[in-house]
Amino acid sequence: MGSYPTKPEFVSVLADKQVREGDDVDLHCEVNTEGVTAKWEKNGYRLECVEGKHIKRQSGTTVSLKIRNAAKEDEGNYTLNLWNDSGSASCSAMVTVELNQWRTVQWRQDPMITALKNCKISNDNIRELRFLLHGPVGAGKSSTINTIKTIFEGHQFINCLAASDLSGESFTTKYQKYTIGGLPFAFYDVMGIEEDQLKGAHTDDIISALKGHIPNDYEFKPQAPMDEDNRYYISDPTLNDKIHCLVSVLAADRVTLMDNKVIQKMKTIRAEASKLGIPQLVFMTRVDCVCKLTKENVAKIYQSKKIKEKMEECSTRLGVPMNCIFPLKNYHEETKMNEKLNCLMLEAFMQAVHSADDYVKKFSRKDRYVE
Ligand SMILES: Nc1nc2c(ncn2[C@@H]2O[C@H](COP(=O)(O)OP(=O)(O)OP(=O)(O)O)[C@@H](O)[C@H]2O)c(=O)[nH]1
Ligand SMILES: [Mg+2]
Repeated sequence: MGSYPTKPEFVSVLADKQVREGDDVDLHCEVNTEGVTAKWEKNGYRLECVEGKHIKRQSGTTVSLKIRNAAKEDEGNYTLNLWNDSGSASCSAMVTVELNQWRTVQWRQDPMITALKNCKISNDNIRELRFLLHGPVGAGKSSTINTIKTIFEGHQFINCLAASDLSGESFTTKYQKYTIGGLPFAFYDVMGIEEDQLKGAHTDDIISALKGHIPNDYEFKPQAPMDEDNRYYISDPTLNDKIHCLVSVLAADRVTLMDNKVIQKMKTIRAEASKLGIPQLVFMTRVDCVCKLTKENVAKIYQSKKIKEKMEECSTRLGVPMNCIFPLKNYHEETKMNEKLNCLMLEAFMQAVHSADDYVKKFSRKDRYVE
């Protein structure tokens, strides 16, 4: 009678791997016995070995898999199943592939803060550049304004009320203006957009705000958008009352589940802004909620596959080119300032300032031409 082999057990298991695009990945483990049968799986399915890409080895008690020239598609959960006549064992490891940086960021905040503090508007008739932030409920509109104020004021700013994560309805209900110190920038925070026609900010109200018809502190009424008969309606707005750059705010962790009706409302607003020639950007917040790599180190944001995927999703759903999308993290629970977080926001804000300035500049030329 033949004796049974030793039941396979791991002496050392597979370790999670985080590699750069183009690197080789080495997954290996030690088993307590020789002659076991080994089978590899990726994300729960049998690994389809590609010649020159996957190299499986078994030598003595060592079992390994080498993945050559790691690419985005190689990311996943790898499992090794082992067995012999006495039993089986398995273990898994996550392989994360960091992409080569596809967008560069200036990771020093002082030059950007100085440039923005010294910014001069290219149209003498304009007192301040005006930015309107719109987007679904809880996308991080108010938090974005808080973060920008925090950067310029050097301490946590929490006056622009941000909602708790649990609330379902828009926390912001007023058309509220926020400024930063003595700088010529004004942010308008609006009520969030909801799928229900009768709830959340009305598209007509946001379009009226773009055109400069809505006064500061106006309380939004979802069922009754403002019209010419309203006593607060600004009937003859100047360029100073209008919005100079529209920022669509989307949360990275919610873009997939966003209702089509909300997207449609945002598209209607964007189409109107395009008709008016108003420049538009997308700020994609809550990046830390979708990417561990970024959560641990914001400076790795442009190496993350997940962030790129989410940006692509925003681009497809809203119909905006990738170069107009800025992934961001807001201050929300941290109490210390983080220069990397600030730089990411400052780069996005700089772009918004340039776009708004280009917009008002056009009118200054037109004014001169008419005179
Ligand atoms: N983890 C994380 N949470 C964030 C981030 N930005 C915002 N939040 C949280 O998301 C929630 C919603 O943020 P708000 O700024 O209130 O969103 P809003 O778009 O103003 O929402 P409404 O005014 O209700 O339409 C809050 O709990 C914030 O603390 C971020 O970058 N990361
Ligand atoms: Mg808000």
